[in-house]
Formats: sequence, structure tokens, C-alpha cells
Amino acid sequence: MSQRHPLLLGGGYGSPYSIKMRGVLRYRQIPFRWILRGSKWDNLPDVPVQIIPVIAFPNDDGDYTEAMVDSSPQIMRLETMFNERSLVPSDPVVAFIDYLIEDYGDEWLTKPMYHYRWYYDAAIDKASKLLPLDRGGLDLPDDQWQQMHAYISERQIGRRAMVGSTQENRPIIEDSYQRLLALLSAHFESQMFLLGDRPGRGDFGLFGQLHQLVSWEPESAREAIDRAPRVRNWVDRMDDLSWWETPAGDAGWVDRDAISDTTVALLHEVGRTYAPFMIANAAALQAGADEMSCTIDEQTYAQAPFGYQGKCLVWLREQYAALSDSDRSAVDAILAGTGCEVLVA
Ligand SMILES: N[C@@H](CCC(=O)N[C@@H](CS)C(=O)NCC(=O)O)C(=O)O
Repeated sequence: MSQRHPLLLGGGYGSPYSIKMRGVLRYRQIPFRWILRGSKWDNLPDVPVQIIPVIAFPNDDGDYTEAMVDSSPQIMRLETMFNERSLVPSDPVVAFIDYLIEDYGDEWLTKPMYHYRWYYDAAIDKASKLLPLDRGGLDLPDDQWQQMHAYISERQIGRRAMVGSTQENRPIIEDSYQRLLALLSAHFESQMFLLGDRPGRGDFGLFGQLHQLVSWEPESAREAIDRAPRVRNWVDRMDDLSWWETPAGDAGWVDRDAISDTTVALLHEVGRTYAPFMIANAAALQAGADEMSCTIDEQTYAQAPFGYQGKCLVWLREQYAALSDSDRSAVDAILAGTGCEVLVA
């Protein structure tokens, strides 16, 4: 890998994971070139799964022969390449909590994000108008624009149930977003990041989804401005943290015994939604069932099981198993009573 040449980040403006990784690269001050995936500028190497974001790496000659997907492994790959402004807390206990919050953002908060985009008419209209332009270009002819508008809205609305955005699940999904706004508002009254004086993977996991929720989707954005302006302002900050003066080396992370009450309150929220969902999803996958269901807020949450999220639980458990005995006990003590215990039981 040569650092003389920038990385390439292939993504889209409406893609929460693309915005997450753009935020990571900006904060880490890693030179990169943004490429709208599918546009005439897209010359990214092949990837195994057609999702965004894609990161491509240059060789010494400046040729981009290797690319990867999935934001979480992308972050860890960057950790192996660049030392400064790391996103991984030096204490493995704090690092595990950070990873858990990132996965909650990626795998649960994406449900409110997708729901608010493809459930409400104004949101559907906005996304269906804007998304084709990333790929099609500003000069996209009107007739093709109309076709893509119809195709995208039909396809994405059709996939709502796959993500869990059904009429039955709607109160659970919307309430979880409302609670998150309140929890984060309380946290940001005294602190800018979740685990210290510098952002971690968890901050960026939340940021990617929230960026869309508080600024793209009209309904959820209105809620954020009305009830949680601090959250909206935090998202604006997270979008480009190249200015943040990160404490040198490993300094700046919270001590494992001093994780703030408002971050622990967030873990209770993770334990209320993401944890029962992930456990029931994995059980349904193992049983080969067509539907997973669990109880969240005394209501039944149900959807088809999702294979990738089954893998996420396996990876989370591997991280937990890799901790030393005393670190595992310390994680258990932090998670006790949050509802997250089941994830590592
Ligand atoms: N686990 C992936 C998820 C990426 C993802 O779901 N990307 C969406 C856009 S935000 C996508 O490309 N979906 C494929 C499609 O819509 O066809 C990550 O963390 O990057």
C-alpha cells in the first residue's frame, strides 16, 4: 500500500454506511477520493457483494487492484495501515463496548433509517428524486429520471419488510428512534463523544445512520430539530472531524471504570432493541425458520431472519471470547442490567 496515492471511497449521498466511512476517513485525515458509485467516474475494482461503500487500495504504481466492502472491517483494515487518530480504544474492555455500540448503529439503527425513508410519502418522494442522480448524473435526461424514480421507489418499498419496517413493527422502530434522540441529547449536554475525548467506532456507527435520519428523511429530521437539536448539531460535527484535536497516542479514551451514566443509558437502549433482535434472529437462522420474532417493549417484533446479522452476532461473540478472563469480567460488570448480557451469554 502506497500512501502517495489516495484511497478511493465509492459511495452515495443517501447511503448511511458511505457517509459513515467518509466521516471516518476525514476524521483520520487519510487522503481519499470520493467516487459516486455507478457514475461515469466509477472505475473501482470488482467486489464480491454489490453494496456500498467500497474502499479501493492503491499499489505502489498507483493502480487500484484491490477493493473491499463492509464498513466495520474497512475501519479495522484502516487501523492496520494508519496509526494516528485511531478509532479503537487501547483498553480492550472499552474497545469491546465501542464495537457493540457500532454494531447497534449498523444493525439496529438502520431499521429506523430505512423505515423513515421508505414509509412516509414525503420521504419516498425525496429519496426517489435524489438517489437516481448519484448514479445517473446531473445531466440525466428527464425520461430516464422518471424511470429510475419509479424503479427505485418500487424496489425499496418492496424491501421494507426485509429490514423490519412493517405496520406491526412501526411503533417499536419509531419509539426506539425517539428514545435514542433523548438519550443522546442528554449525553451531548456534557460530552461530545461516547467513550472519551475522541470518537470511536461507536460514534461513527451511530453517525452514519443518524446523518440520514436527522438531515435527509423529512419526518425524522423534523423530530430531531424539534426535540434534539444537539443531536443534529453533533451529526454536523461528525461529518467532518478533520479539525478535532485528538489527544496524542492512546490518550483521551475514558477509563473502563468511568464510563459515563449517559453512555450506560445508551447500552440499556441497545439491550432493549438490538439484543433481543440479534438473539432471536440467530435462533431463527439456526432453526431454518421463515420468521424471527421477539418481544421488544412488551410488543412482538417480527421479520424474516437476516443472514448477515447472524454473522454479526458470531463476530461479536468472537471478540468477547478473545478477551482475557479479567477483561471479560469487566465487560460483564458494565453490561450487567442493560439487557446486553444475552449477547455474550
Ligand atoms: N454491512 C454493510 C452494509 C452496507 C449496505 O447495506 N449498503 C447499502 C446502501 S447504504 C447497499 O449497498 N445496499 C444494496 C442495494 O441497495 O442494492 C456495511 O457496513 O457497509
